[in-house]
Amino acid sequence: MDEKRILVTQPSLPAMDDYIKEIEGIWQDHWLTNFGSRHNQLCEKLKEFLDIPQVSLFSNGHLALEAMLEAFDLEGEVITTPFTFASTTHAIVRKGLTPVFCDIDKYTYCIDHRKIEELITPKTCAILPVHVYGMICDVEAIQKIAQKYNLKVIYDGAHAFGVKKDGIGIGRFGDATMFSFHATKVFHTIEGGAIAYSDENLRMKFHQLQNFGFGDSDDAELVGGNAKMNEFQAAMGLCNLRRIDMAMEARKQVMERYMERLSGVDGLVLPPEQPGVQRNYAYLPVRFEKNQFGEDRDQVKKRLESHNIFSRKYFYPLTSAFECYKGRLNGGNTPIAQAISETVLALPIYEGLTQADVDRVCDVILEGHK
Ligand code: T4K
Repeated sequence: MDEKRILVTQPSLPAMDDYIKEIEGIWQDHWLTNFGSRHNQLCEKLKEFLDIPQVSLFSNGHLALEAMLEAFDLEGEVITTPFTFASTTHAIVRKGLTPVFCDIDKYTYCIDHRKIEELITPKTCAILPVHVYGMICDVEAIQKIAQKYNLKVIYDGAHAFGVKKDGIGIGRFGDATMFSFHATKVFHTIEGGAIAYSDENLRMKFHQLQNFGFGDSDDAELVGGNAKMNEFQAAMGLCNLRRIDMAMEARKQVMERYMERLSGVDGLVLPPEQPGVQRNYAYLPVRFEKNQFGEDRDQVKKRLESHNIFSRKYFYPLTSAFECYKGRLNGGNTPIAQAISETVLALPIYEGLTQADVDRVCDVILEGHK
C-alpha cells in the first residue's frame, strides 16, 4: 500500500527551536519539577486564555479527575454517562464511589439532563457529566438540578479546552472542570491536565492532593499522591499556547472541508453546531446509519483501513460494558448511548491534516454510499 498513513490524530508540535529556547533556562536554574517558574507562568496564561478564575495543573487529566472527586469528600453515588473514555468511569470507581449511568442526548452525545432527576437517590452526592468531543452539556439545567438536590457538579472537560458558551469559559460552570492536556488533545503538555474552579479555598486542597498531602509545612495534612506537572511539560504548554489560535484555525478548516464533502449524504449524521458555543474542533464524530448510507460503521472503518486511514470507535464499548465491571456495576438504562456507540466513528482531524487528506478520507467513505 503506497498511500500515506493517516491516523485519527497527530499531536501539534511547536517549532523545535521554540521548545529548545523554552527549556534552555532549566540548565541554568536546575529546577525540573515541583511548581517551577514555567509551571507558574502556564497557570497565569491559562487562566486568561480559558477565562477561568483559578487553575491547578496536573501531570495528566486522569489524576486531575481523581483529585476533583477526592477534594469534595464525596461518598456514595455519582451520576454520569457511559459514553466516554475509560478514565471517567475508572476515576469514580477508583475513588470508592459508585457510578450511576444516565443516558445521553442523541444530538450532543452529552448527558441527557432530563433523565438525571429520576436517578437521584439519598446516596447521590454528585453529577459528573462529560463535554464529549468538545460539545457542551446543558450546564444551566444541570446546575438547577444540582442546586435543588444539593449535589456537586464536576465536569469531565477533557475534550473541551478553549470552548466558550456565550463568551464564558466552559471551565466556569459547575464546582470544577477537568481539562486533559494529553498529546492527542487540541492543546497539550505532552501528558498533562488541569482543574478549573472558582472557589479559592480549593487551591490548597488540590496542591496537597498532588503533592503527597504537603501544603506549607513539613507535615502531611492529608493522604495525597503525586500528580505534579513538571517543567518540560509546562514548557511544551507555553509553546503550544502561543500557537493555539493557529492550531484551532487549522482544525476549523479541516472540519469545514469535511462538512462540505459529507453534509446532506443520506445516512450520515455529522456533529451539530451548538448555538452560542465557540467550538474547539477537537473531534470529528460521524454516525453511519446503514439502512440509508449503505454500509455500517464497522464496514466503513475497515474500508478506510484498507486505504491506510485509521479512524477510531470513540466510544465503543460503553464504559459500563467493560470487562472489568462485569457483575460489578449496574449498566443502567442507556439505549441512546448504546445506539450511538454502535454507529459512531471518530474521523481523522488534526492541525497538520491537509485538504487533500480530508478529500481522500471522504472519497473512501463515499465509495460505501449506496
Ligand atoms: N476523560 C475523557 C473524556 C478522555 O477522553 C480522557 C482521555 C481522559 C478523561 C483522561 O485524560 P488523560 O489522563 O489522558 O489526560 C487517547 C488519549 O491517550 C487519551 O488522552 C484520550 N482521552 C483518548 C480519547 O484518546 P487512546 O488509547 O485512543 O490513545 P492511542 O495511543 O491509541 O492514540 C490515539 C491516536 O493518536 C493513535 O492513532 C496514535 C496517535 N498518536 C498518539 C500519541 C500518544 C500519535 O500520533 N502520537 C502520539 O504521541 O487514548
